[in-house]
Amino acid sequence: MTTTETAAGVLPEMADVPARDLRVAVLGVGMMGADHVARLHSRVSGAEVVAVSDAFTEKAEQVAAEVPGCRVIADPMAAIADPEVDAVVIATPGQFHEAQALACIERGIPVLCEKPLTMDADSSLAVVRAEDEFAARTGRRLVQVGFMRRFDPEYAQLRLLIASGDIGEPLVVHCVHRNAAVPPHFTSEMMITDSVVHEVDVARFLLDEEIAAVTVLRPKATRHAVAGQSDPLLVLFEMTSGRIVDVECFVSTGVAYEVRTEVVAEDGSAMIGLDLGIVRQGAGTRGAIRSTGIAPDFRERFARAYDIEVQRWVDAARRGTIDGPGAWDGYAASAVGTAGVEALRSGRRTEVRLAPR
Ligand code: ISE
Repeated sequence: MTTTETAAGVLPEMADVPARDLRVAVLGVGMMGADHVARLHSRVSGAEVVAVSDAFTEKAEQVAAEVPGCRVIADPMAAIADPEVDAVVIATPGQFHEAQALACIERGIPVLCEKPLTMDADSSLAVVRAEDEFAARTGRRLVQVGFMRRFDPEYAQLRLLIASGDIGEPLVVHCVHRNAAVPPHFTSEMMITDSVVHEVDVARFLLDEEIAAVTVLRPKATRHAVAGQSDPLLVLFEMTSGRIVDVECFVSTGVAYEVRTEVVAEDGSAMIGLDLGIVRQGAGTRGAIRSTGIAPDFRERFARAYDIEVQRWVDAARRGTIDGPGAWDGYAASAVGTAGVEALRSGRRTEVRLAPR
């Protein structure tokens, strides 16, 4: 059997890629879903959006009207079951992800599921196990989780730099995650499950190991915080090797979208997210400083990452599989999120409980 090496690992070669485009249904056409519809329609090759589904019919109709041949299918489960749908993007609210992802696995079609994979660790594990069972029968993975930062050229470069050994052994990672503003229903718990979750994936992606424990500190809150919520938060991840990752999550800065990551290693450091390219410090190196603008929100900051993510998912889905962070990555993030919410409530260091892989 021939194989192909991709970001999802070494995959068995699939049946020939069909000549026609991948027919995609997008479930949920709020901010992220509508963005994916536009991307699939106009920036990604090899795919067409054939159906959209949303609890708000008017919104679905409005989005479908922009894409020739796109149908509105009111029931998302009917969209997944539709014989003219080859693959699914899930961008519905998180509480619907579990049933929708399981239905895609049941039908054997690839799915790109926006984070969170599901609402808690146990339900994410159920998705992992269902997909494992499918993969054992077919050799194919189906569930990709929308951790788009892995496709951002700067994060990819930082990971390669760490792997090259040029800056030596990583010891500490500093993450800054700032949003200009969030809606009034956005709680401190959501800061963990919706915002810090990206740093969970970044820590696992850059350091190639799991998170063992989480501690959450509540500094003095900004006067712009959503009423009654702690904002900013400081979150500490203890990695299994003993490395530490700290995250400053601040979602009401009133400024712009600022996401920065600095890896401090034994023989130097490297930082991304300043809109300057990679800035390195170490014996004999100095980052060059150029000044540019800061993106107002994540759709702009990570536009290129989303484009690469979706193009690679489409290319893999046409071969019946995925190419990116999988169900296990979604499960690990849910398990850290569950521990993080517990740490936020208790004020205590909380261990992450991961099932055997
Ligand atoms: C949002 O859902 C995202 O995924 C963004 O990347 C993050 O910065 C924001 O805080 C979340 O609400």
